Amino acid sequence: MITILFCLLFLRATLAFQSLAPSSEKNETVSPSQSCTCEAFLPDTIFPMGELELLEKSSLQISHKLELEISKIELFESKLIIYMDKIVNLTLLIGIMEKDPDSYTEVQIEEVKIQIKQIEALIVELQASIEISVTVLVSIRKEITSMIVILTRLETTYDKNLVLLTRREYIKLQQKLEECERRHNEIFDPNIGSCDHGFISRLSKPIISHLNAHLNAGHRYGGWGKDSNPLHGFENMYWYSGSSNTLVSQVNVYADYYRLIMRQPMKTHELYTSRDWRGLGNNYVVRGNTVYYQFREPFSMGKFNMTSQTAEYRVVPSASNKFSYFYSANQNLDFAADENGLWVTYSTGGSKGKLVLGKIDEAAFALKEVYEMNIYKPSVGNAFMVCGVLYATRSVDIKTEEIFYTYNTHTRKESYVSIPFEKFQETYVYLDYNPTDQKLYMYNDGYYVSYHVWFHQNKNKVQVLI
Ligand SMILES: *[C@@H]1O[C@H](CO)[C@@H](O)[C@H](O)[C@H]1NC(C)=O
Ligand SMILES: *[C@@H]1O[C@H](CO)[C@@H](O)[C@H](O)[C@H]1NC(C)=O
Ligand SMILES: CC(=O)N[C@H]1CO[C@H](CO)[C@@H](O)[C@@H]1O
Repeated sequence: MITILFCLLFLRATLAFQSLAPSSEKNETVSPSQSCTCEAFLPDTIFPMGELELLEKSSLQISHKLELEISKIELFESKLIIYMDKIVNLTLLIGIMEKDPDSYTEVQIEEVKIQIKQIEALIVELQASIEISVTVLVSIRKEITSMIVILTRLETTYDKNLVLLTRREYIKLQQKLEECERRHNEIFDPNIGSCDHGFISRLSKPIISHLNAHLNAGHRYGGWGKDSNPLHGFENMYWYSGSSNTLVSQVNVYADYYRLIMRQPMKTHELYTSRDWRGLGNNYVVRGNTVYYQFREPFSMGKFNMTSQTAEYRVVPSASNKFSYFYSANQNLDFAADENGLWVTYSTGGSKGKLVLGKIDEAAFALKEVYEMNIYKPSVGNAFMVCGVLYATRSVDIKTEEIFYTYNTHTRKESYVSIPFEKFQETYVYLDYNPTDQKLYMYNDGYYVSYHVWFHQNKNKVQVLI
């Protein structure tokens, strides 16, 4: 039975290849007699069309739900504007009344009290509907994620082209959801790029975008994300690098999210041609169209400028290549970019494996400040920076990871915290924050995963709804 199935799949793959590129593919392994046997067992339902139809149907349902949410958000926005206006007027009026309370009648004061009650009622109502809205968005996200997992399975098991149309629908849905969440978040925190907030308070559920561009379960090492300081005209660019080992040999860049999902790079940068600029350890970031990564030979911090197509490296004084992160070997220099610039975390022999953080002077490509932490690097899953604060993660169980440690470079204070978040697969080799969209990007056993980040609100900020 297994032989037959394999044979069917092989035949199918061969047919697919032939229809794509009739002259170029191998034909030596399928003899005419084998093809015949295969065809005899070929049932009509070999491709699960039913499953695909179901996906299409739920795509439509999700799309309707999202439209409903977007119209609700629009309603919130318009109500908010009116009520902000009312609050301002009322505050002014109360100020005037307080200065001269005697010249107002009972009736006028009662009138103001009623208006205050009305505003209170509206706040309660808005709060309730926003909570419902958040729940709905979370459940939509869950639905889309599980659909994408099914799609990816279909795509890797069967003919990719049959799945393509449905995948396009899901890309559209994801974009719609992003839009919906962005507008939702704008009501609370319109300040992307600002650090006028507290530490991270929680992370969203994992958002699964994709399986690695190589469509190969062996490509468990890699990373993906966006440029943290994009050049003008490249704001929508995404990048991906992946491999079946910790060696970093190429970086793909995509014009936008759609091209990323469709696996259509606008360029593949090869780090190994006549010269050897390869890296190790998948802890790179892209910033100013430049990849910052752990240079392999010599062991140093490397920088590959995708604009000029040239690389440079700098040896980090006393950095050790003996202490990697928990999930993978060779993760000795971990680059991070946040609102404050470029950072690298590593470890030294002198620190006995404890985490060390360096601030990089980008113009000089050299460390300008170093901070020493009290956590042992090999016990850390990964680390990232937000607004000058280092966050370190560790494993809780196969489905759960937690941010367990923070180090604030402004105060040089560390603290132990517990911010659990869900993993999609057990191990991951890449986790980094991007200040342009306040999201975390993770490469989770081949899957492209991201998380929205929520922050504690700054006490000084006016909070309309709470
Ligand atoms: C607030 O006051 C301004 C000026 O007095 C007025 O034009 C406006 O209609 C008032 N807004 C509300 C919502 O009462
Ligand atoms: C990359 O190279 C371009 C062209 O030479 C240069 O203008 C740019 O400053 C370089 N970027 C970085 C980050 O070094
Ligand atoms: C790759 C390969 O083996 N191609 C062969 C396919 O079959 C034709 C015709 O029998 C040969 O000419 C090709 O060399």
